[in-house]
Amino acid sequence: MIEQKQLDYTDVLRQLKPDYVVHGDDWRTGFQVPVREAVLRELAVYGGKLVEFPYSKDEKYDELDRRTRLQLAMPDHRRGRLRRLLAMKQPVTFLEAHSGITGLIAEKTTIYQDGKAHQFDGMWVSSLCDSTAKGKPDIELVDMSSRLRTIDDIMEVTTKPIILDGDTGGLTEHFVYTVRTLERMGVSAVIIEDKTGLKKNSLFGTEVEQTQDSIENFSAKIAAGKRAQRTRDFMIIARIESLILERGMEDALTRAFAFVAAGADGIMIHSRKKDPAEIFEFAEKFRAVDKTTPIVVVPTSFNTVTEEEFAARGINIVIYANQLTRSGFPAMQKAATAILENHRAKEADDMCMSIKEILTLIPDEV
Ligand code: SPV
Ligand code: MG
Repeated sequence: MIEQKQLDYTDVLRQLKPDYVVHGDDWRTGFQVPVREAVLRELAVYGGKLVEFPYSKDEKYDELDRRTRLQLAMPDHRRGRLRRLLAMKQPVTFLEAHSGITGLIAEKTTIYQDGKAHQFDGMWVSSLCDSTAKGKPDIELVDMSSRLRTIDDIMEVTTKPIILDGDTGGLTEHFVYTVRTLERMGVSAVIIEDKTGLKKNSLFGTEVEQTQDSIENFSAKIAAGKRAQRTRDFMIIARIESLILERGMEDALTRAFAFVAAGADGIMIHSRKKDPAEIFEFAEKFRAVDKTTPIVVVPTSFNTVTEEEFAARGINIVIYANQLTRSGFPAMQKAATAILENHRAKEADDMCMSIKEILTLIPDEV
């Protein structure tokens, strides 16, 4: 038996030089096209042949696939997948989702690059995007019942792990209930930020009045959440706002170590600077003391940094927190404007998916 570590067959073909490669013809379309082309190129070098069989649409396999997906989506399977991913790869990447369809995009989008298929590892349920989808400001106005409803919509059609943006976590007395509910649903982690009072989005920085919670209060909230937790899988991640609020690196580090001591399973460090220097400095100083606690970043402002570079700096989770909302909304505005300007829909048509595509986008089966 020869192990093939990548989707790409080139290395194995070079090693074995088989006379024939036999494959189902399903790879003539979709993300496997470049894999097939690479095989054809390699076979041409030494005169090997490709034999393709019609892809078997056997109902048994469809049923097997359906059952596996159902299993993966079950809370006990889904919940622990973030911890397992963290043990297997660095960084893990999460994409914002705020509905069933954005959940499907985060779950299914695949590209093929460097001999591997790439997908996002899970979904981030952002407070900014969940609020924006409801036409509301990001000030903890959308209540937890509504946030849970969004998570449920995403869960109904996906299998990947979910991280909830839990804002401040609310009152400690409420947070403990939230932890239990999220665990029961199969959410993998909640990230709560060390602020109190009327929370506004961090990307406003110091343009808005924000109160950072005391280390004691926030540590007590984390500890209460950890006590309420019933499984080993679930993670409570502490988000530090010191750099956003310009309180300095020392404050950020002091808080990070205190929150880990209080039981936090990870630290999210946030910044709204374009230059990633302060994020890198934090990661270096934190890692000098703590080699294992996962570090999370949300590179909305410092967006030139690649995932490889984050990994090299000791960062474990990269969250793309708002890109689906920020790309979808202008496209919708453009179509609405085109209809108004032309008093008909023809001019908007080129901006739209075809009716056939929209009708078949979502398969019938559950
Ligand atoms: C969110 O996505 O709601 C976040 C990340 O909290 S940020 O908007 O950068 O504060
Ligand atoms: Mg938020």
